Amino acid sequence: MEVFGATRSRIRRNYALITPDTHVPSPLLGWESATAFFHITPELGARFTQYTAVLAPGAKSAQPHESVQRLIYVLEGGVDVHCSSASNATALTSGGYAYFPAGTSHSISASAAAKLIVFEKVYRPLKGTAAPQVVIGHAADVEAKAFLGDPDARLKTLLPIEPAFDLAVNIFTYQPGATLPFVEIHVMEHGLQMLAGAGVYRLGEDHYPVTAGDIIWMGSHCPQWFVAMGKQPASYIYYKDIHRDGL
Ligand code: UGY
Ligand code: MN
Repeated sequence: MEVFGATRSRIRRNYALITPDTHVPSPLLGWESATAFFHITPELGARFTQYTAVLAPGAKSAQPHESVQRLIYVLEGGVDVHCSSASNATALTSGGYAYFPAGTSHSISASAAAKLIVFEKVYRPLKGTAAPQVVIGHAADVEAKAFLGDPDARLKTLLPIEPAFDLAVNIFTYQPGATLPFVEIHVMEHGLQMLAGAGVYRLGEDHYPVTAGDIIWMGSHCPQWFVAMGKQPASYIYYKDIHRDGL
């Protein structure tokens, strides 16, 4: 328990660490029986939005603007996903995810309480490349590949890494003591949520202890590094913009 008036959260020009003690709910416009915790938004300097959607029994989603693509990842409980390209609903449990390309008619409903991580971003079409398709899956079914040859740092890519997609959403799992192999500096930005375990995240010139539930925004060119610590593997899900240049 933190002493009053203190928090581990930090908001900096090019990164943010947002810990659960500072989360504040907002209405989720158009949704029924749902509340949002907007963590990362353009107001912070990001080019995407990351929020937690807390669904009460009977909740139903609203669609984002037709220019906006959406990926949901089920953190707790389960939801039914309905989408215009399929006649049947798909039931997603914890670890399940669904990606809806911009302009895809869809809805998400919950008959019991559920919690989702949601990433949304305006889609940037690529001339000569067809728009991406709906993707529905479960993290447990995605292969965890050794990252740059390290079997103790494994990466799952939830979406195809193809030029049609201008975003990636991945899950990184590190054994205790495993690290990102070097301090990364890159133009792509990240929105991240710690799913399990703990470690130390380097953000810019600073190092922060982080644990499950913590959220991090890393802006373009933010120096970043991670080491997993403790007795259990650490894992995080993260967003990344890819395949489009800034000019
Ligand atoms: O995909 C990435 O850039 C990843 N290696 N970054 C990170 O985990 N902070
Ligand atoms: Mn990175």
